[in-house]
Amino acid sequence: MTATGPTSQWQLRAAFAARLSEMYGREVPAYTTLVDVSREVNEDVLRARGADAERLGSIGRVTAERHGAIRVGTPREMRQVARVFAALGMHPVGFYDLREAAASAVPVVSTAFRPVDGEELARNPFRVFTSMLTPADPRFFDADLRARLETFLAGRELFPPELLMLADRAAQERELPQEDAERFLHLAVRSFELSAEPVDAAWYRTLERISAVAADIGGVRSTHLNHLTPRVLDIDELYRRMTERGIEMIDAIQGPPAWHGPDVLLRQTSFRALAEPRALRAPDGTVRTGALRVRFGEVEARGIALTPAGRARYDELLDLVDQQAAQGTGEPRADIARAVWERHLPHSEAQLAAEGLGYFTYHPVPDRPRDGSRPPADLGELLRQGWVHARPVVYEDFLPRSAAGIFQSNLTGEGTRHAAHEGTAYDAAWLSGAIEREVLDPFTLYARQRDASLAQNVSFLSETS
Ligand code: OOG
Ligand code: NI
Repeated sequence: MTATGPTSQWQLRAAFAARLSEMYGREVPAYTTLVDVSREVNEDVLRARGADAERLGSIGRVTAERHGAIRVGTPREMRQVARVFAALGMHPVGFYDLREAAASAVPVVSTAFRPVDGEELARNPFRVFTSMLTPADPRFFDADLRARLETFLAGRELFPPELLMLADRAAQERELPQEDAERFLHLAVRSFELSAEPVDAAWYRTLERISAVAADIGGVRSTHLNHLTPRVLDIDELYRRMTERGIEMIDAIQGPPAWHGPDVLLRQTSFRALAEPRALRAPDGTVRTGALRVRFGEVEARGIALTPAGRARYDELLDLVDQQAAQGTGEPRADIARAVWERHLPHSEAQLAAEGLGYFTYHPVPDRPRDGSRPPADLGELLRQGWVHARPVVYEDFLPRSAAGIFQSNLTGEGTRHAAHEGTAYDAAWLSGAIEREVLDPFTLYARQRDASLAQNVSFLSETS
């Protein structure tokens, strides 16, 4: 880009992430603490482990890396959000149904908007976990409340038409002239700021009885960034340092336990939502300043993406840990989990690759001593004989059960549920239809990365040597 040249999609994405971060730091100062502590931990890990610390992403990528979370109310709003993210080269990946989580059901279904190809991820991996309220689910909303909710949501506008127009143009032309880029970024960031407009207190409380998340989405006339999450290279150390600073974290780190084997998938933790001053309007029209607990801080550590077989193993191990924890021996859950993992998962990356549980890309070893032998045709042998090395593919997505745990960071009560009976079936196909674009399957994307490396590097190696 020259000083006056157009701004490409990835530059828009990087600028958007940076400006959201600036905005969120202003609105939620504790977020800045989290970012500072993450940076300190990352610097320490880099010093201690050297190049090894960058196996799952360069320090440049990791330092800039964030995920955001937003929540919308209707398929129409979801469709508009999809247009805004398409402008930034971010596509819907994965379907998460948070209504099913046993102890922590939330009336939303979600997807994550993110870049999908390797080069784009390396440039800036910004992703946004995006949830949509499910008013048609009768377990949460009766017919009367559903009707009131849908009327309320139909009457609000989250994204100005000018923003959507610029977004469509950026998506189509894959760039924007600088002035338009500036306007687009301004309008996009503003759409996710916390609004100062007074909240109808009675309506908010009505929804809060169902779920604090329902109130946060459907109780106000705008949306806002719910949290913005930096990435850290040692989340156990981060948890300790935040606790030392007197910041109350949720009870546990969600996802895989700390153990001595390879880091896989995603580990996350958060601090509780803070009471923030908000203008509340009483039924008699008077406005006073009250407090709502909605927004919180979260941090994450990313590991290796698992194949369907690896993911099935992960889900089985979670169940096993649940069963053992339910026996009530008093042993801390984290210790139970660690023991289960040590027993049932390979202890090395090489073994994870050999058992087909993790995704890797494959690369020729440039300085392998020539001993006159020919490279074997079998990938396992190529690896064993040092012709090829495997580089882990980082997990770019989310985990439904962890997400349900993270949602709890701003839930105070249990909410209310009705007995289950037929409602709208929300699934990935339904969501694809609602947003008029395909919700992509994460496994397909990881497999594509692996297959591309095999086609490019490994078949080439066997053909020419
Ligand atoms: C989203 C919670 C899920 C994650 O990182 O798993 C999430 C929300 O609170 O809106 O962000
Ligand atoms: Ni999150």
